[in-house]
Amino acid sequence: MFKHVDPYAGDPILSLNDAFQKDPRPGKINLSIGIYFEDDGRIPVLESVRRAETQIVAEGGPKPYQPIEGAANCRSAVQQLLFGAGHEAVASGRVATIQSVGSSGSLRVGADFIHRYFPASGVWVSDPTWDNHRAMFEGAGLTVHTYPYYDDATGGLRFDAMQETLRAIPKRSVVLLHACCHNPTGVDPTREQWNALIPLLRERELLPYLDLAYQGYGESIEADAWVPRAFAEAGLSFFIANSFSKSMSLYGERCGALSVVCPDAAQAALVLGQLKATVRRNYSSPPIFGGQIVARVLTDPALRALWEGEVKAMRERIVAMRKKLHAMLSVKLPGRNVDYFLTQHGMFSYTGLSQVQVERLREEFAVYILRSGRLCVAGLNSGNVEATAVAMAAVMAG
Ligand code: KET
Repeated sequence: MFKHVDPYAGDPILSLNDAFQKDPRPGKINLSIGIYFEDDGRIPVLESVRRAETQIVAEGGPKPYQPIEGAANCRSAVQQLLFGAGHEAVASGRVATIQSVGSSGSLRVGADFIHRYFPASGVWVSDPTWDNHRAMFEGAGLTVHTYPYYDDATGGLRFDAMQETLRAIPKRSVVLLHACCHNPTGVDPTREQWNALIPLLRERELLPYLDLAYQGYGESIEADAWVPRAFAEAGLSFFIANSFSKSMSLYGERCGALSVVCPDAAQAALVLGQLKATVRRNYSSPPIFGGQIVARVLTDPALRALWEGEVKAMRERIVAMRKKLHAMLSVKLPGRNVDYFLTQHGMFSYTGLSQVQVERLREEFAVYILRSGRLCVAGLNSGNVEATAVAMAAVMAG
């Protein structure tokens, strides 16, 4: 019956994480998946989250099906988080928001919507991008292309080439952009560059699709939401998928959201209706607990303040690890420029290591980074950074 089924080649991120779990070597180091680990090597349960959970469990409410679009208090808290309290786009009702199964769920729901209502549109993603972007949009039946982004030679952004491509692609093409902490490169456009992209997107009638998976890991929770706010203020219509996996360390609760900023409230109502139709025919409604935690943490002033402090501490620990690894490698590899560890933003560093070097890291030193050379700085800690530097210096020198 099933002999014709293709074997699954595995996923470049999740399969590597599985391989790490199975690796019996005691000193193994996981710098592959985009998860924030504490200095003790464990995934934290944030204190703000733990308190919210305790409160919700103590209240002992039932667990009904949620509305298709998710909980009203969660959706409204998400809108405030993305656009700021009292933003015109939110106040005027022109943002359609659904709570979703992680931001992966929102990306896919948005992709299905685009396939249905913009069937002629292609999707343009940065070169490179998160591996799953292409799979998700192609899985929804859309054609995926790339625009120039990362410059191997300088470790910076190919901004002129990026603009040139975006100026030349057909109207109503979908342009996927990382709102902060670009995955995998850690290279973000400056505000000046975003301000140059806005009129280009508008004049070319392009449809931006923002992915905000690392809010709080760049500059701050507020500053990392600058792009959607600037887009909304400029009158662009766009999609934004945001995640609480990283910012609240809620990976397995699968809580994220999709917001579509529309020209007016009437169009937002139409869009919301079709997002609901898409959800109903896929998974019917989102899970309940993650959304309850998110709504509680975002709206309870004490929990909110606690959470903001915890996000700051995670961000600062990553920066401290960037500095440590940079300092160690600078000593071990004199003359080699590894400043990218200091200049890239967010969880990841794009190391430029070749596939052969990445394999050597894993096979000889039990250090796991992605085949692309992406290293998760949030997996470094005071106990493994030296061993990581030793391993990297060995493969980079040889
Ligand atoms: N967008 C980006 C850019 C992203 O890096 C991830 C996850 C997601 C969306 C999905 O997150 P969710 O938990 O569905 O809200 N990235 C890490 C994990 C993964 O690949 O699934 C990673 O890049 O390692």
